[in-house]
Amino acid sequence: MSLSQTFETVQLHIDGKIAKVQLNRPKALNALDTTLLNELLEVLQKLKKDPSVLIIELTGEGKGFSAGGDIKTMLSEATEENFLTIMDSISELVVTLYTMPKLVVTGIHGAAAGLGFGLALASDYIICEESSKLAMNFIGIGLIPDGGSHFLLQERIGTVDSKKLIWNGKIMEGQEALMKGLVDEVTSTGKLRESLDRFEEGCLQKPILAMLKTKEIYVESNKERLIKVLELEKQGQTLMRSTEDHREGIQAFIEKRKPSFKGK
Ligand code: COO
Repeated sequence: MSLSQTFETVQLHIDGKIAKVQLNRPKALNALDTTLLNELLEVLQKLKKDPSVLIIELTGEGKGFSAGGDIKTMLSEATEENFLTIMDSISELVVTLYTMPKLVVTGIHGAAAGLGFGLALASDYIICEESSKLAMNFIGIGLIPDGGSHFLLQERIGTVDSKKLIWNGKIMEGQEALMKGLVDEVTSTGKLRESLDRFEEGCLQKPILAMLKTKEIYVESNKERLIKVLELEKQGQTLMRSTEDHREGIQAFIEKRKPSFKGK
């Protein structure tokens, strides 16, 4: 069975047991505004209930996977009133993705930054092109990671290396991310489609129900810790978004200059 559905900012194509979900705000480097967050959640909730789908693939249309939260609209969109609602939507999206009873593979080309990188970390397997730009760089605009990234990074690389990565906020290419254990496979630039197809076909030739049962055991033993971290991030981000450093980080990004942080 094949089905295609286009929303405003997400494209869905189901072909047999594989559902391909594509972030589709290419003009904004697939930056995650509230429309994209809500449409992605709607698509994932629909797929969660579809027994015919066993694999979900997440990719980005255009130049890159996702530049993370939309910095240019962040101050205007995330007002006092709706900031907590946005954080709750992000939490619901990440929990839905992390606990999805399907095998989730993310394909990254170009940028995967901030919450964009965080969404990838919530999947089971990440393939990125060698020239990708991966960055857990919330610190660049005076924020802490959200979307459960403190938990998701700790799962992959441990607390000490997660703290260093978060505090550093550097942009990494594929090989460095692979060496750090942040992604699972690196492919040549332009070969992402081929690598995703090879991985997905390989999974369908294995006892995928056993693979999904293993995922379920890890999810059931870990999800309470993810939920706790999401709550702590919501409380922490509420404080960070009212700092002068956050406003300076956004302003400097928009003006394309180095920020001058004051520690307040
Ligand atoms: C980015 C990157 C690492 C991508 O680097 P590139 O060198 O590939 O692309 P550019 O930095 O040149 O950006 C291209 C384009 O996209 C540019 O706009 P123009 O100058 O008008 O062409 C950027 O301003 C724009 N862009 C890039 N990222 C964003 C964006 N617009 C809006 N929002 C975002 N995020 O260099 C980079 O590091 N981007 C910032 C990553 C980031 O800090 N993300 C947000 C963290 S906070 C969060 O995710 C959630 C909070 C709730 C991606």
